[in-house]
Amino acid sequence: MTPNNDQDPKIPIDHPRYESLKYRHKIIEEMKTLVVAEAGLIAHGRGECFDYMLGEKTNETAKEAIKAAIALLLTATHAIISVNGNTAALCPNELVELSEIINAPLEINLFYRKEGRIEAIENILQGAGAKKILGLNEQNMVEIEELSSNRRNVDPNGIKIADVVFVPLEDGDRTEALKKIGKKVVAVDLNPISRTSLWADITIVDNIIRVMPEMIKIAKKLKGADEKELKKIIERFDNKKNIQLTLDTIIKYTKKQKKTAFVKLRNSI
Ligand code: PTJ
Repeated sequence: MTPNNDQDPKIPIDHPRYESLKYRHKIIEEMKTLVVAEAGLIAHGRGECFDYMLGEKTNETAKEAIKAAIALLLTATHAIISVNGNTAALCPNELVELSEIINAPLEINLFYRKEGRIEAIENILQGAGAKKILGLNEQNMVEIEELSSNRRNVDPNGIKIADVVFVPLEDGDRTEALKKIGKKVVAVDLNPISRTSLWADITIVDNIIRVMPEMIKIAKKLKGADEKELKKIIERFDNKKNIQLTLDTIIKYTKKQKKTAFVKLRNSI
């Protein structure tokens, strides 16, 4: 067998898993440019696994969470969007667009601080049209003492003063630390029972690839809404219940697969 040393990323468009493979290769390519950390590949694979169990679609529970998240971000005094390697690689244009609509700056905040990564992410965001990016000057950073990972270094004009922090694709420690210092956290995580998911005020259990366009759509809709209406949306949302309903969705989907997966296979032979 001849090894494919070139790792040719050209995937035939009619491949049954075209969409999934396209993003997988995007992550691999952006690892080579330093945007994505090596561990970002593993994180992506973990996400893919949960995405399967959710039927690879935006479920009702995710839609509810997105609506509440936008309401919270629009009512914030200082909302901020925290950007890591995976998110920058998968949806740079959407990050910039959402940031402009909800008036929340983008701050690069990394778990793996390899030299050159901040610049690589800055480039990709600028290429997507970002005019202002926080978290660039390491000399100016201040620390969140409650956090021991690299993520403790934050921009004094960004996460430090924010009341609402949007953290797509997180590792566990930071959400807990941000909560302990009184911030509201909106998270996107395909794993409904990760520490991030459980600690966040609003957890969107869905793939960031589908979440960002949906957030943009809802943000455009709710931007003109009055404060009272936005607060009602936030009050009605119960994160714990929503996560439990998401787990029910996984259970239901798995039960359905138990019955139908082999039938589908037989019919396609
Ligand atoms: O760029 P850095 O250095 O800041 O590092 C970013 C990663 C993602 C590598 C880092 O934060 C990390 O190691 O994260 P974890 O602990 O692997 O957690 C990432 C979570 O995101 C996991 O629960 C995954 O299931 C989830 N996830 C992965 N891909 C997606 C996702 N959630 C939503 N959409 C995805 N595409």
